[in-house]
Amino acid sequence: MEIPFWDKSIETIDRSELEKLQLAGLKRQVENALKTTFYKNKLLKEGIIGGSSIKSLDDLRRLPFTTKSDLREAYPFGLMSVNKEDVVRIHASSGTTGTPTIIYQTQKDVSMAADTMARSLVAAGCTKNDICQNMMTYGLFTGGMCFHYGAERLGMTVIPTSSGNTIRQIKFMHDFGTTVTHATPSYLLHLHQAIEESEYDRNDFKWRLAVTGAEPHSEELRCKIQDKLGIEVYNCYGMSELNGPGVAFECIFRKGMHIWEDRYIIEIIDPVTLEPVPEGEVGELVVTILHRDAMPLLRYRTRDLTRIIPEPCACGRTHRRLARFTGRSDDMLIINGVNVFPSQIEEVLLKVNGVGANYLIVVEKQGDLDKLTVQTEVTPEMFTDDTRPLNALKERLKAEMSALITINPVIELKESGSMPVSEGKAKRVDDRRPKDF
Ligand code: DLL
Repeated sequence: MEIPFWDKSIETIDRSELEKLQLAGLKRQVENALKTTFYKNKLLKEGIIGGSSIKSLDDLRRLPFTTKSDLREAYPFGLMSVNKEDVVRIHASSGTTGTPTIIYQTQKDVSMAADTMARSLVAAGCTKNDICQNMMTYGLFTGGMCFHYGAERLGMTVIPTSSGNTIRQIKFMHDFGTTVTHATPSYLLHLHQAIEESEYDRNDFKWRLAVTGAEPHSEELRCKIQDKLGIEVYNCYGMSELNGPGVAFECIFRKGMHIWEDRYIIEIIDPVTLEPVPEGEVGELVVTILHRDAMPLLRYRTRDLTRIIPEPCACGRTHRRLARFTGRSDDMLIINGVNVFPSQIEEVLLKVNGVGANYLIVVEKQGDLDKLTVQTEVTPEMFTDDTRPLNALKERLKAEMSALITINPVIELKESGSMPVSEGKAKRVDDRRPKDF
């Protein structure tokens, strides 16, 4: 089998050579950081006066962590390390409340991010012959433009449909012979349903591959989408602070995402002690960006929980793989004292037949206790005059969930298509508890 590469020499680089590149990149980023108002004093306080203060990769641990609230504190220009006129683009995270977290890029940074994205797409088997429809929102969100630039860099024909307008998405996919799509996993499920209900026949499409990401999803969900749509689905990780999608990406073996270690230094830490966890154990991903002139980011706490897959990959890439994200250290729900990740609830929903495409987890206070309600759509054939299958489904979901999370949820079944479809990231949790108890 021929393994596709964008830049084979760098993707299969010997790890000792890779570490040399990382050290050079780290020195450069420390120099950049010292030019920012945000990092300058923090670094000087640690005795770091320039790139020369970094003698080996172990010195990374002398650098302070950076958090999302630091980024907010540095808004709007505190992390800029070049002259304003050299910045050609600004993006922001998809959060809708409070001060946005901003990134800036120079022309070179935009180009470097496009190169990383193109590398990722090639690893998944995309080529310049593909017609790629980008269904992620264009705008401040990086899933639109940052992906677009990478797909163009590879030479694909990119159709920037952006999110929403599903009927037009389907028409374009059909009429232009779209082979590759980029969308969130929840939107892919919605698209599947919409194609089924449309005048089009799936067999008349050339769709073969979907790049998906921007929200946590399980392996079960990937399999479900692949089976329903008859396509290959590739997991793509990224965040606006790290230049958007393509930070880590699956190769054709789809056994975890290669994180591009010439572009990022990674650590996996215990979110409580902040100490590194042994390789292979789950912890919080911390990333230092190595190639961005306009905005350094040192030891950025992503809050995303994952683990390194230590075994080498069959594709020959030496850049390590990250396992599917199990959630965020801060999206964990504590329900009557029990820690629950939304991904656990999704896992149950996906393995039970009759469950539809959309769901919402609602947490409320009832007296002194927390109440967990899982609202989920069911497949169209479940809604008939006979209520017995619905009751049986409800009982099964309740039993499976209480076995997994040790909490008895209320299950509310909804008619197919009755719950609001999000055009961007799906909102899966509605925590209605008062925040100041
Ligand atoms: O979601 C960038 C992106 C666009 C990634 C398109 C992939 C595809 P933000 O809006 O800043 O950026 O959100 C970043 O989304 O910290 C994770 O919690 C989550 N996330 C992103 N990709 C994945 C994934 C974009 N593949 C936040 N699996 C991150 C699980 C993901 N969670």
